[in-house]
Amino acid sequence: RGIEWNSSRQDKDQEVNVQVLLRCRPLNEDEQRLNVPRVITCNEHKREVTVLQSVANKQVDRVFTFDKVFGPKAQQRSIYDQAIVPIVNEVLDGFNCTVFAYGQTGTGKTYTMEGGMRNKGGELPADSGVIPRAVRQIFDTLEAQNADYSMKVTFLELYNEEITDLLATEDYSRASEERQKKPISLMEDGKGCVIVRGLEEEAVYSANEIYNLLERGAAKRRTADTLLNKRSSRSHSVFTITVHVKETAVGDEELIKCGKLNLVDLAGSENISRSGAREGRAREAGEINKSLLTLGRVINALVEHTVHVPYRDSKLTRLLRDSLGGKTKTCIIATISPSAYCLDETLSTLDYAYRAKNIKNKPEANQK
Ligand code: ADP
Ligand code: ZZD
Repeated sequence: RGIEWNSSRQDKDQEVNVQVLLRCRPLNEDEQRLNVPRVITCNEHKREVTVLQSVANKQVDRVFTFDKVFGPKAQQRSIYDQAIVPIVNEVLDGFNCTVFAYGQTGTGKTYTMEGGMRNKGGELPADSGVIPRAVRQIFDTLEAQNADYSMKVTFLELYNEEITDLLATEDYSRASEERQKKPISLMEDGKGCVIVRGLEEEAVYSANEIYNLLERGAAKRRTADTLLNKRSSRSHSVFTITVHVKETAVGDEELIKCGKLNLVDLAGSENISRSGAREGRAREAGEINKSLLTLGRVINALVEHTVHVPYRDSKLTRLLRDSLGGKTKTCIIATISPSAYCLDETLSTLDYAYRAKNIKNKPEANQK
């Protein structure tokens, strides 16, 4: 018995680093037409990104290595197959996993996580990003196994430390005065887990049903965006899929595996300095993004092994606490532009992402 306990304890103490991927988008049509100089070269094979830089006519290139590197030609499908398929398989094995997209506005965070909408139709468009592909993979796998499963999704937006439920529908059965926004709050469950109170959890039974939900979420976000210019670049969105799979184990024992996948599109990282402070005009204008600042501070505290990790200082870090130094497997996709005009922000993103490689988590499968 003692030996068993020991070995399972060892399993639990396996530390794994946060995986960090780098994706560089292509120059867009305008940039190509204007002959915008490129300062990034990607070597996918060597997993290296080089920033071409000359200071006082001397070439002082910088090279960064990541767990995976995707250059401007990388297709949505190949990124998904190489980087996300194994993560979704872990979720189906009962692990909690989180994928973050981090980078300057306009570098492809939303394109990577959600994707574009080219060739609408029954099949997934080639431009589909991580979210629709993950949904498809989960359903396809479970259907192929003829598994007894259930699946729930939530979709929220965090703007200015306020949570909006992107899936909530208006309740027309109530009087109009009563029909105001449902307040959503974060609560601790006593076991160190955070629950989002008031968030609509939708049970889904087919991939198509989820697409309808995504449409609802995307439409709701667009409305909020029009009402408040540029809101989406300053907000974080979190799409969460929870799967319960019934396992018929040997004998009569019934086992339920529960896995969770968080897909996070962070606010634009511009103006967050490398030291983690907000600088310049943005600071003067009071455009603080408490959650993004705190995320940087939490990462710093974790890699520097500081005693106090300021998880509680923002909603984002409370919500995703387990993804940073906890039992969740975490992957960060850092997105950059190849343009010379983005050089400063690109270096800032590369430094940030490179530092995040040092975070260690201790993944543990959920058991029921
Ligand atoms: P962000 O979410 O980081 O602000 P977006 O995802 O909105 O950036 O991308 C900005 C623009 O660039 C969009 O029009 C998007 O379709 C395009 N884009 C981004 N990444 C790529 C890519 N890898 N290939 C083709 N187009 C891309
Ligand atoms: N990136 C688009 C949404 C946007 O910013 O509006 S693309 C994917 C994940 C989460 C929400 C929406 C989507 C998106 C979509 C768009 C419009 C209506 C429904 C869904 C999408 C893209 C490709 C395949 C499936 C869903």
